Amino acid sequence: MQIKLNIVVGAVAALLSGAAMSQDLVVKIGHVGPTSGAIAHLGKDNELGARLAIEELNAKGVTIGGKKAKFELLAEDDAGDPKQGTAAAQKLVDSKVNGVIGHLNSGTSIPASKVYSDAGIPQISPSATNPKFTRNGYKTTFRVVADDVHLGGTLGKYSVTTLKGKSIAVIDDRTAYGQGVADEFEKGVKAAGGKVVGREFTNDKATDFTAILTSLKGKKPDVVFFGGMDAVAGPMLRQMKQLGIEAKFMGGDGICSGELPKLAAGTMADGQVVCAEAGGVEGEAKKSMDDFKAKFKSKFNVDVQIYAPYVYDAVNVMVAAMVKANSAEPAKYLPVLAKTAGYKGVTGTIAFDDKGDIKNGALTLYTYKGGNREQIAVVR
Ligand code: ABU
Repeated sequence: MQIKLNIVVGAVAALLSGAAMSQDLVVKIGHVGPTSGAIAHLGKDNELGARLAIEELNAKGVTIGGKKAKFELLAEDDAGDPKQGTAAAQKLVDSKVNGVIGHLNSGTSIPASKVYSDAGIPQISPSATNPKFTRNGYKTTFRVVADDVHLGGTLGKYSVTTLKGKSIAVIDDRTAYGQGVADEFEKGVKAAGGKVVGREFTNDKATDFTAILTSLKGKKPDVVFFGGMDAVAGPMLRQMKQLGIEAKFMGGDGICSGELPKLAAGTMADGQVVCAEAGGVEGEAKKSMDDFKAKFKSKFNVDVQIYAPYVYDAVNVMVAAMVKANSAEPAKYLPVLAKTAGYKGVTGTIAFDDKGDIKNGALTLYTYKGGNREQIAVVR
């Protein structure tokens, strides 16, 4: 009799737990970045930032509108290619994601933003810095990093006032990011009273820069700025060394990775490279970032490249808006997301302005010594 009763009680408990499980709210978070191609190391860095956030949220247990949320990550590879970017965006829209973190590149994030806007799905880029990303009037578009006006302008001024550059050369990779940040750098140099002695361009798949570097060498630059990504900057630094160009080498966040010394095959002199991440923390707040980096390393056995902490914060900001709105439905939590203010993340305090840009975004200037990235300063 007792055994029968136990069986019945067990069956009822199992049924009840099954019923509770079926009431869980599945929340699909899309992530897009280039996990194949020359900057796959950066795309994978971003994706791991999203994975870490999602795993922690599921482990912690989050309730949205009275239901236990089960977060699922739908990760897509756009290879850093604008066409693949819009195809990945459409795939996520068709999968009925609740929100998207990405893309990594400005050249993919900008066209994809229309796809998400048309579908009413919030998108937060952790790394696209071209100002145009948030200038199309889409209510669904956000970013958690400073833009290239801030980034390029600050680096341009720094090249003249701090590095004391007298003849400055500029190269870009003709992408939305590379050309845009180089243009802003050039404006910053000129505004600080500096002289740009040459401007050349390449592309984001190039490996041989002999012709443009030889042309610039004749102009005797003491600073070379490159608008583009680390996968191109590394070989460019190697070839500068081969050609005997001893100039300082500057770039934006796209070159400012942990991987750059390897990509340059040990040809970077200590202090030769100055670059900037489009965010940053200092003082008390730096501990959260340092703790995040240690946790990331211990979990995945790789160091953060650049943007993983920004992806992590972007996922958490999106989920915080869902919790506050009591809904993961895009139309319901989007207005709450737009009003995000004072969110304390590992990358600092996040608040969005009326365009979806981060308010009071910081920059962190870095150099490299002994093959390691070293912080110079955080500037606003
Ligand atoms: N911000 C640098 C890399 C990503 C991009 O804007 O294309």
